[in-house]
Amino acid sequence: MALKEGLRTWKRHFRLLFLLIVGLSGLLLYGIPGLRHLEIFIPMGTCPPARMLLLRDNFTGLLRLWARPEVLTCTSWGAPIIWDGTFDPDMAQQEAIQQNLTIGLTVFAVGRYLEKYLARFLETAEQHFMVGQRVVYYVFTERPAAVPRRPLGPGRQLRVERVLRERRWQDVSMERMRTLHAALGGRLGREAQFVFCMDVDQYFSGAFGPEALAESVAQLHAWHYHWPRRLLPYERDARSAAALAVDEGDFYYHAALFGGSVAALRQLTAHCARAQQQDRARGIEARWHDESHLNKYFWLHKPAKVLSPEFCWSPEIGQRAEIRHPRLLWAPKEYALVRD
Ligand code: UD2
Repeated sequence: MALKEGLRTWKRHFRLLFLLIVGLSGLLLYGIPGLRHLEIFIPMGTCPPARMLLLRDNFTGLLRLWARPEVLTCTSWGAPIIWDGTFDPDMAQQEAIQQNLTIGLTVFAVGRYLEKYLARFLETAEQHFMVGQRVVYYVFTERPAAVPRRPLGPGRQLRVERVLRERRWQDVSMERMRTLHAALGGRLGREAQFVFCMDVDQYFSGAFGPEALAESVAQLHAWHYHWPRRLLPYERDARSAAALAVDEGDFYYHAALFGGSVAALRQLTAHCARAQQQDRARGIEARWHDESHLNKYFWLHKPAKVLSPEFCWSPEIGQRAEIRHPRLLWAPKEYALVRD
């Protein structure tokens, strides 16, 4: 009898605890914005001291990963996570000049995204993106004549490529992988050695230099970098080519910014385009479209460098002490205005 009663009480407590956890997660996810800041108390983990002292980078030499003890500065596979204060921007600048690089920056501006975001994206890129390096912008749009043309800094060029306008915004977003793959196999791939691929609905607010370069580069998503792995918004439908099981995934990466060498990006875009095609053939679509497939790719092929959320921050979250120097900011999302 006493055992039964005890079991019942335990069950009741367990149910209450479960509801509390679900409720709190819901609040953090969708509810009171102030409460969101509590997530900074969820530990990100620490980089082992032995690794911290040894991690070098092609562009910045020895990294000062110990300079940011409050955040995670390396991954379990030994890639650096780049935060303000961990690298020497001047050394990265010199190294890139010495390597005589051309760095590509691709952006899609289809439909109303063009008038709404492109001018600011390009203007601020001129002020902050790889200043002092040779840069080639590739703008993909269905209306090349509408692309704003402003004088560019020395060694910087703008190329405009025509794309077909997909009917659904989801298809515009996903189709980028196939288009990028083709472009990387063509003139873009011949002109540049490293390329960054970005969303247009954002703008630069601080120096974004060669310290961000590496063979493959992934961006920690500003809204999810403190979350436990189980809660990350990966695709969970096992029928999708983007699916990750509950015990899979390292971080949640943001598709608004990824980069790497031409060869690495050819592989990444081929994988994502193929996976999206497989899903389409099965009549399914991953939860976060190209972003879900990108996350699957980086789970299978670990990035050589990870950028902290300082490299792509959402001002909607507000200020945080650990976000010292945001370099790229999300523009306010105005879906009703720009999406059909
Ligand atoms: C999120 C991701 C985005 C992508 C998308 C897929 C952010 C900031 N970005 O963006 O990387 O994974 O989810 O669901 O969270 N575009 C056009 N015209 C269109 C539609 C899209 O040019 O009609 C381009 C444009 O460059 C845009 C990008 O595709 O920035 C991504 O689309 P989005 O910004 O509408 O998607 P969003 O904000 O949900």
